[in-house]
Amino acid sequence: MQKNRALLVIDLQPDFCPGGPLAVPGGDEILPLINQLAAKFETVVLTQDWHPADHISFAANHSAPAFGTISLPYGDQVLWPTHCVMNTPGAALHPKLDIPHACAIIRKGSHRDVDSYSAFLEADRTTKTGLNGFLSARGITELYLCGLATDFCIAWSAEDSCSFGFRTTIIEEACRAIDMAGSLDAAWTRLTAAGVERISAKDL
Ligand code: VGL
Ligand code: ZN
Repeated sequence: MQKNRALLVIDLQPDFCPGGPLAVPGGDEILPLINQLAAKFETVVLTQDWHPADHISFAANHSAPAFGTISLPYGDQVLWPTHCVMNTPGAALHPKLDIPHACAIIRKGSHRDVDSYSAFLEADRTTKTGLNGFLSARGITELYLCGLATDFCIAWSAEDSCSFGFRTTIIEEACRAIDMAGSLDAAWTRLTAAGVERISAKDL
């Protein structure tokens, strides 16, 4: 097993799966594949989207419709249906996620006034989650990403991963997208420009 590579499993939580308030189409289909992929990595890190109930990204806290956009000091913010409220069942790791050897769980989005799609840096683009330090301290130089959602949390995490200097690869069939208003195509354009690679699970 290559010691310098890690798998980052993003936001596999019931609230992002069919039946949840911010369901990503087919979100739960990728669980068996991700469990298999994880067995090929000695270092696996999981993330959880983890918001307080009064979080700034929730449409309900602005009396505004979900999927609209508002302007905040750090930039534009999409307003989402209430999701992944800390300590609720919908924010737990998905019960079918079976990665006992995962060595860290990064929770993101827990500051009320700042969202965090990225597992590395919050939306203010300044506050660090600590993931970069964790991976670097363990000698990781290559990061593989999978999970939910390709066009938001995976895209932002992958771009930051590149900026922090990791060779960064998205495992295509092990992700699913929200795909609102062309967000998936736009994400792939940015990702390709940033130098993020894409690979099929069978080539790993
Ligand atoms: C996500 C929207 C809001 C994601 C998280 O995991 O992609 N998307 N919060
Ligand atoms: Zn969120």
